[in-house]
Amino acid sequence: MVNAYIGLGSNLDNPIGHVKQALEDLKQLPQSQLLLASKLYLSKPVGPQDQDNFVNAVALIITELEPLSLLDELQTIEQQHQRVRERHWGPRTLDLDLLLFGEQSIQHPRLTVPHAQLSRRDFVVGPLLELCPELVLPSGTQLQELLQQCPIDGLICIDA
Ligand code: ROI
Repeated sequence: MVNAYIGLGSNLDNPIGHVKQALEDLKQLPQSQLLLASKLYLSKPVGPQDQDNFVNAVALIITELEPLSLLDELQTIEQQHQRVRERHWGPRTLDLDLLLFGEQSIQHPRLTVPHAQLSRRDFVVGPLLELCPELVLPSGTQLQELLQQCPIDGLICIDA
């Protein structure tokens, strides 16, 4: 069994609804259990600014799935949400990113873990810190150290 962290993001068609439903969907993953979900956060878009703010969250699951099987499952959930990506770094209905998979570093044409942008995105670092303040990345870097290069300034928690 491996702990895996999944980032959720949406800024189209009722983003709060998509993220909440996706958290429910994660509860149905085979050979897996949803352990923790962060609060929902409103974040300024990274990328083109002529799009709505995003709703983001992070979930922690424990899973027996192999990383690529988990990726398949996450992509199936994205499709169930009629995933729309209008353009590169543009608005999207639902993104599910595999952020961390145990201690593993994975370089595969379909999958890079830890997620390549993890340490640069406050909408990932913030919810991860909420879930697991003591987290250490496979590189040995403490999650809290990322705050120096990635200050959490644009995140608004939108649920209690
Ligand atoms: N920006 C924010 N704030 N949140 C996201 O989830 C997100 N996802 C993306 C891009 C378009 C890069 N920007 C984002 O894929």
